[in-house]
Amino acid sequence: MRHPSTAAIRLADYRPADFVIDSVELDFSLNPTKTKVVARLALRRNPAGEAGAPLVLDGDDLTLIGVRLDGRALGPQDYAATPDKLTLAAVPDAPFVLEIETQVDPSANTQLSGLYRSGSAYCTQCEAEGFRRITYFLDRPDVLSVYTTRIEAEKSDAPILLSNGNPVESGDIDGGTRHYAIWRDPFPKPSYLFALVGGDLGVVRDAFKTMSGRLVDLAIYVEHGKEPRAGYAMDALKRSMRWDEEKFGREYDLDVFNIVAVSDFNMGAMENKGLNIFNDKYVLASPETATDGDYAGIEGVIAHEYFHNWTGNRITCRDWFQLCLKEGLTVFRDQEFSADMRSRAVERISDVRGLRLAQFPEDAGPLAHPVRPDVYQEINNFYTATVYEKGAEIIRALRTLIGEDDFRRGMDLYFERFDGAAATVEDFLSCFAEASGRDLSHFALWYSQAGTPLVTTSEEYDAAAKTFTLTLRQETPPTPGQSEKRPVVIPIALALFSENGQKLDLASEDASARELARGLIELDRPERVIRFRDIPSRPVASLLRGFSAPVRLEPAPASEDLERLLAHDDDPFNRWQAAQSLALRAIFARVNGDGAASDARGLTDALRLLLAKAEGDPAFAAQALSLPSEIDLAREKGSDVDPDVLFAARQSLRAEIGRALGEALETIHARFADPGAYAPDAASAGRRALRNVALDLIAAGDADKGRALAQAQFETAGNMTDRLAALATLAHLGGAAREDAFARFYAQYAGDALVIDKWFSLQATIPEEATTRRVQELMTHPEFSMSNPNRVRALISAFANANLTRFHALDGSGYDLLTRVVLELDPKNPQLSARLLSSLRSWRTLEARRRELVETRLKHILAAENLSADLRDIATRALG
Ligand code: 0A1
Ligand code: ZN
Repeated sequence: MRHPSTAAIRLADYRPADFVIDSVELDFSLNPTKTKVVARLALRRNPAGEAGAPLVLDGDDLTLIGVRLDGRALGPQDYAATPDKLTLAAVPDAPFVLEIETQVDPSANTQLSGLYRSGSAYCTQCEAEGFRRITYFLDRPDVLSVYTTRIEAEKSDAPILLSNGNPVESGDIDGGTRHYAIWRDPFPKPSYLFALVGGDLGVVRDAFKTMSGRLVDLAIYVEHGKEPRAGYAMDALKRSMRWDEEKFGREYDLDVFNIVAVSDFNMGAMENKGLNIFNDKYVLASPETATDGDYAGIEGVIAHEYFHNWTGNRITCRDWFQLCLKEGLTVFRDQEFSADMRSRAVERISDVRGLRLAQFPEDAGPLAHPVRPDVYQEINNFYTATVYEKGAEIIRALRTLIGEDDFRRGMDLYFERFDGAAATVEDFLSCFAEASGRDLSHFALWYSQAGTPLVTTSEEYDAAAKTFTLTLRQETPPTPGQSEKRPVVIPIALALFSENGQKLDLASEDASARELARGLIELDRPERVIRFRDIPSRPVASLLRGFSAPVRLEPAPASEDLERLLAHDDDPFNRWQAAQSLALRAIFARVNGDGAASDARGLTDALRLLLAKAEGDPAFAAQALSLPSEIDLAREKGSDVDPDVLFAARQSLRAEIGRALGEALETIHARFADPGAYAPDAASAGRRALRNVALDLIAAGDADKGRALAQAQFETAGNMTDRLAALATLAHLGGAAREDAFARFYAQYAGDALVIDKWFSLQATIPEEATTRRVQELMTHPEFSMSNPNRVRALISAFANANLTRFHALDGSGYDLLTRVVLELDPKNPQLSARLLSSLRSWRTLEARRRELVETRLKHILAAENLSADLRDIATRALG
């Protein structure tokens, strides 16, 4: 394991590599504990590097067997080798070939970085710095090489042998007990995109004809017996390939595209060139085992990894500071794909929900960092909501600012100009500046300034003058290392509605013709005052439509205006936002004991109307009926957070809505029952979502009724979505019915890992005192394992992130549980332990007693010996 290095890595220190590696020939002899790796590197000095520099190759935990230079075996006097570095002080000025033999132990690799085993298969994960755990290399994204990979193994151990690129040759050796395969990837790539798989796997095959008529063989490799569960992923892959051609003109470039699903994986999936490796959670689905959410997740992640082929692989990142260049852009692309495949409005709502749930808290706490950080200790800790989700929002805001056409021309320019290169954020923005003719240097501040801007508005209507004056101000709160903030460029989409819901023409001397025509105000300074004229009566303003920028907007409109927006706004995002704002107001009125304001009749009346029209768009209605989460409430509260108080207020509103709308909800629950066979499409999923939100609210208002309905639904459900929703309702209602349902669920699905993950998760989220003990006991369950990241996340992340009252229990028991798990896990899998500890990212907003409890635990963690670089980095910054 890598231990803390003292030196921080800074963007300002970037220097080109001293050497170029034109080609890499790799030779693997797979063995469970002693895999032999021979790497033949064609090296030459980089004209942009330092003349005469020594060759220093990265390693991590490597065992060196031997080194040859241009065919001559080198002795220890010729080089210095440690497990994490190979230095050759004197190498030729002319191009030379360096051959390095290392030995690695895949079975002992519990970090799941480098070459490791998942079940009986061999697989790799090289992003960000895993390749150096396989061989010594210039393991940095700006060193691009053409790879040829030969893999040999016992046929019985690994009948399938895969690597990047196209298959070249394969055959038997040793009389057929062993075999080999050779793969060649003609596209120069950085080492983090290297991949290898060996194992005994089942396969599903298909083909795709590209826009220029080339036939690509598609294959998804899964555990034997799971083939029928890969159909939806294959379908999503073909739709992704077509969509990228149609929307971005991007064609696939190899003869084959392979996906392998493994059960042990630190993240969601990985975009290795031509050989994507996936967490099986994002490949395997059947109606009986996967929920609608799982299907949507598969579609999104399959698309995401596929889209990386252009945004990430053909054009890669110059250095890891530019991570958002591939991640933010690819998230933007997968969100657009999902919007086109499903409902654009519902996709937008759920993307913003996700951003507010994970990124806003990150940006407001001690782990805040710019979308393009300028310093890091451990790059693995920067695969964050900020880099991914805020990175995507910036690109969407850019498109909103310059318009669809210029955006598309900018993308075309980017693909044309930087294909085959390792690029920077500046390179990317330069294409849009050129395409739009706009100076984007101010816009670029979004990449370097952390923190969520707060936009405050004030409104004034002058009936005599028939003017409506809107004042917009922005301010970004300080974040670690950035106390002073500058105004950013915030596109604020807006519309004004008359009282009866008519959209008004925008006329003003304070905004440009372009702004008025597009209904888009560019707030690029601390304050703008815009006086709209010819406004016949006091209007209702719909601001930040479609969530046009990743900012917070305050204050929410008056309740009557929210009710009007909920009824009339033609922007579905702001209609949803109006329902959320009304619910927030009702919840905080309860928190503050404000009797009058806690009357939720306005909200329940509006929701009743919505339910009456739900048939038209059930998925939207389901979103509007889903109350802000406890995390949303904590973020809105901002400081002195007491999760118990927020929980109680939220429950009280749920109960009131459940009681007020009881009959309407029951009608919905009965009417939207699945008519026939399960289909995963968005419309069917929307009907199920509405039905299950209704069930949840019915149970909140009337426990007995809810229990009876949930039990019946649990018995008769024809798919996992309805079954799990019923189980979740029972889980919250408690009693014998709950325990009985959990036992039966387990008996039915034992051994089916992805389903059993759900069983662990639901138990971890029961908002009752006994849950902490329950989680501890579940950790001793035979199906629990610290070695499987999905299982750890199912139980421990669910507890820490989705059970706020228990995790933040005042006796510190929740924090103690997390501390123990994190310390036990760290020597095994530091990436996972660091990620788990990030659950504490908002600890400074807690009230004083809980803050003290957390601080003691963080200090305890930091005092432990042999912490990984990953965990130390998070603990240090969290305390910072
Ligand atoms: N690039 C992948 C995610 C990924 C990142 C890091 C990993 O290991 C540290 C693994 C996967 C993606 O965006 O899908
Ligand atoms: Zn990605």
